[in-house]
Amino acid sequence: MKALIIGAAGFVGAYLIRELASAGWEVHATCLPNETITEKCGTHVLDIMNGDDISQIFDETAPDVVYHLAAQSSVSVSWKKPQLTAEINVIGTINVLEAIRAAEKKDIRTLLIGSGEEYGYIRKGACPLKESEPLNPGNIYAATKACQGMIGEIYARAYKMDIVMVRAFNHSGPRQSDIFVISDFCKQIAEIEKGMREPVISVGNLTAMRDFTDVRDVVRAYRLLGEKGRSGAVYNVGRGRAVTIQFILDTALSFAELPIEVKQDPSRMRASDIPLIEPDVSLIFADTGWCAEISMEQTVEDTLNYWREKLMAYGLSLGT
Ligand code: A2R
Repeated sequence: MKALIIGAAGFVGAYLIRELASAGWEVHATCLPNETITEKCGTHVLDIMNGDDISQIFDETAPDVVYHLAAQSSVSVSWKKPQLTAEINVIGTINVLEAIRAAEKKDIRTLLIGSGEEYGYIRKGACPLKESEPLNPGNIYAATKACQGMIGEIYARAYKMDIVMVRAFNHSGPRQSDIFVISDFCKQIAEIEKGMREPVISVGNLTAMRDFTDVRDVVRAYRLLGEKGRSGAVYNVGRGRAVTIQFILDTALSFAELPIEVKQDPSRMRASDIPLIEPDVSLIFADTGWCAEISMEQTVEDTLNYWREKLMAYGLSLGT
């Protein structure tokens, strides 16, 4: 099998390259001109706002499966830059789909990676969320991802293209940006252990329940959907078992090398926090046999160790 991963320099991309390559796939991957791809694969520079460049790469690489990861993926940036977010996530996706439609190779499967955020303000009692649950996005990022999925369904139906839509719930692991909760807690703990800050961890709402999956499980789901997913279908990708943010915090603190005080920071509390978000993941299990295997504890421990090593390397580079 031959894959082309579009937008591979981000958090998920490196893991997906490794997952596919270790399963024996030939992997090609794209990044923006200012980015680099560290994993071994065929690399190509691509901005998805340029449709001609996408077509050229498709014809050069002739992939069996295209993974479309390229996105403006931050909710907070989406509030500040709504036009840019819509351009990349909606127009960019149309550019990708148009290039696939025009490609010389006709049997290309495309995975469009969307988000659990698309469900948004969910009905009371709607969890676990089935893929058939109505979408009610609560932010610009989520709306653009819902739009991406709708456009994918239209292309699949109208042009009989082989497109699989994914709604990925919270995923985490080493190397994730510290704007996400697991990475944030682990970075703070690593900084405290290194004496870079007081032994006080700053937290937001600890009662919200969210569904977390290790990024290494998530990319395995993407591989299996590339191999076995049903054309035209939408799949939730998640653990299917939400936990409180308190549980994440307690797990992270259980690995800390010293006692740490917990302090609630009002600026980290979101007024509109939805109490519980949890997907139903029976569809992906039925079609591919996939379910999450890596424990939350493992994800948290590995992420904490990542930050410890990163700060150690940073300290060494400063000579501290
Ligand atoms: O925004 P940057 O500079 O971090 O670059 C991102 C890149 N990207 C683009 N690639 C090609 N053409 C563009 N016009 C363009 N704009 C942005 O896509 C970044 O390197 C990559 C997306 O990676 P992350 O933001 O790290 O997302 P992650 O966590 O890897 O998630 C993969 C997918 C995304 O579609 C998410 O929205 C979804 O999974 O949950």
